[in-house]
Amino acid sequence: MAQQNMPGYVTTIERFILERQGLHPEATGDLTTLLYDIALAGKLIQAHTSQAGLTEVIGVTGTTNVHGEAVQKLDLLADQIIINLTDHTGRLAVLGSEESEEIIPIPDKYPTGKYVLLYDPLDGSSNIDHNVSVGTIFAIYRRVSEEGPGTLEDCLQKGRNIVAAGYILFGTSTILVYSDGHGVSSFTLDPQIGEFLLSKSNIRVPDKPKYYSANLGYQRRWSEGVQRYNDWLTSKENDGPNLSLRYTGSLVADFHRNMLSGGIFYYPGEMGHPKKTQGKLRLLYELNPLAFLSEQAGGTASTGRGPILDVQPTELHQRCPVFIGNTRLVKQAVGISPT
Ligand code: P6P
Repeated sequence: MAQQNMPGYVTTIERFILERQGLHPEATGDLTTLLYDIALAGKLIQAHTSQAGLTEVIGVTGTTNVHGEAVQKLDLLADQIIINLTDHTGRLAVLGSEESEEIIPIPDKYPTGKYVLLYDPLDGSSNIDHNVSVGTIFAIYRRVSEEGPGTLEDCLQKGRNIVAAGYILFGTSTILVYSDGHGVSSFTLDPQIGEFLLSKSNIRVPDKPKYYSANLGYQRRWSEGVQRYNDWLTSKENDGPNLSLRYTGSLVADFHRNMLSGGIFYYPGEMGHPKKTQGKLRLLYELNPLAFLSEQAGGTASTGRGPILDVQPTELHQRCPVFIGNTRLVKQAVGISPT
């Protein structure tokens, strides 16, 4: 009997990552251990999100983040957990977080490494008080600066340069989904043993889409092209399968469902809105990681003009319109977004 068919055989995320280290010829083990660090952060964050309703961490801090959005206490906790688990290991040159206006340097007392970590510590956190799933999103790059403290330039790389990316979805179960450029795999946290165990490998976006996801409350602020596209999706002109509207207001939850079941998520720019002419979602630590995963799973991610992964970032927190999911549905949207 093959080993993996033996009763009780499980593949932990550690085993899975280690076995794939050989796929990266230049691997020194740093990427492997950095991914462990992120998995451990997921376990710690899960321990707090699962208790959010029972302890004082629920609710807002009374502060706002760089985008003027109310910061939930769990946002800050998740951010600190990720920094505390990664800033001293000598694997990172610099970090970039949704919760920090500037890049996060490695403290002088610690060695710097060859990787860059960009992340949203707890996306969708406004849903925490309503017990809706939330998620951590991350992208890992190689540094482009030579040595010493990492730089903003290290963070402003195209998504095409991503080495590995993924998310941790804190929902009915805690699932870590990632890709190292060789397909997408998911791991479910077994709370009894505290391990992420392989649940799906080589995840592919189904050819037949089931859902479309957008905040239709904003459609009067969308361009005419986007409004036409939105109407097309559920019109007789769309000769594809009928689509159901599913929108949770939590990007990771909506993306995860659509990647597994097929569909499209879009958050377009809004005409005349002071902050959202380029949409609401951030390029570096939300859209690039998800676009990387989507392409790895056979999907497509577009700004409405071209691939998300080909956008040259100019700012750490820049926003970008997004149409992501089944390639046929996304391609229909290309060319309609005026931005
Ligand atoms: P809206 C959550 O605040 C978030 O950043 C994403 O998780 C989500 O997809 C989006 O904003 C929801 O935004 O404007 O529809 O409430």
